[in-house]
Amino acid sequence: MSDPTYTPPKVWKWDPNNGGKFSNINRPIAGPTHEKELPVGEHPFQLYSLATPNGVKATVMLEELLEKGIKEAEYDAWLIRITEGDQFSSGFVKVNPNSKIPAMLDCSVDPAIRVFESGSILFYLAEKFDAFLPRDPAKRTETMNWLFWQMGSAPFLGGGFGHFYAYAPEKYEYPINRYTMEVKRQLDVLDRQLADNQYIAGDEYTIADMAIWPWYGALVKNMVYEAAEFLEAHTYTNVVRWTDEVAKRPAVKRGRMVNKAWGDLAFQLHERHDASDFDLRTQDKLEGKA
Ligand SMILES: N[C@@H](CCC(=O)N[C@@H](CS)C(=O)NCC(=O)O)C(=O)O
Repeated sequence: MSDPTYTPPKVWKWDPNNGGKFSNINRPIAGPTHEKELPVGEHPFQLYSLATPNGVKATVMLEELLEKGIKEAEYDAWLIRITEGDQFSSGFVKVNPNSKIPAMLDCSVDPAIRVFESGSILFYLAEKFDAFLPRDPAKRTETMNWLFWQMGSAPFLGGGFGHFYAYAPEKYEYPINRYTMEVKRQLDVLDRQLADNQYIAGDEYTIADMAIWPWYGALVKNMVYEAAEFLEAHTYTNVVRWTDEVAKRPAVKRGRMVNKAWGDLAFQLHERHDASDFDLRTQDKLEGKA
């Protein structure tokens, strides 16, 4: 283990081999690393993503819109393998200069509109199709309160707690304590809200649920960071109740399969171009292992 204390030099220098789990893709500079255009399919929406919690927000929303019968929300979902640096292609950077999934193009308008940041994607689609975002000003604002809460809170969960508890090559008590405290506080915030409300923003399922569920639902079900026991996740009973309820929605079941490239082959749909892909093009079938 290296020295647990560190005296920062006068000027920080990038060490590309810092040993972290993502050291091969982390860089202190933005912009493309290579020239490659993105593929474009035939549907109005083109999604470039991966089934991480941030990616699942977008695919659940698109599947929820289709489940409602909104055919104009048809989409092509293309796989972006972030561990292989696909997010740094010139094509991807044009759609999201921040080089992070999910990123989306609305090709139903000319010129196409780019949408990046998962919260912006949820809001864009909710506004465009008048769905999952209540019209009533109080309910609409409450939904947006929680959507922004998620966008501000998740970096403490992922970049803070998840990074130091699960990914850092060495475990240090100070950052793990700091971020565990914050994540448990966040879980308690959600638990109290869900004690009095069926869904995050009240009695309606909204884009706030779609934003929060992939992160905090996965956390309490031990599906990210293997930290459920450490965090005593089962004690947040209202979060667990809500997580189970949301997981039963057909669109959620489909959305979490899209752009998934790990785990059970039967739940991996690398690319999605048609509703029938869920039955016909999961990896178990493509690889002849069904
Ligand atoms: N605030 C962004 C965060 C997106 C994000 O962090 N995406 C990660 C995957 S979950 C990513 O693309 N990482 C690739 C990288 O950092 O190079 C959002 O909500 O869309």
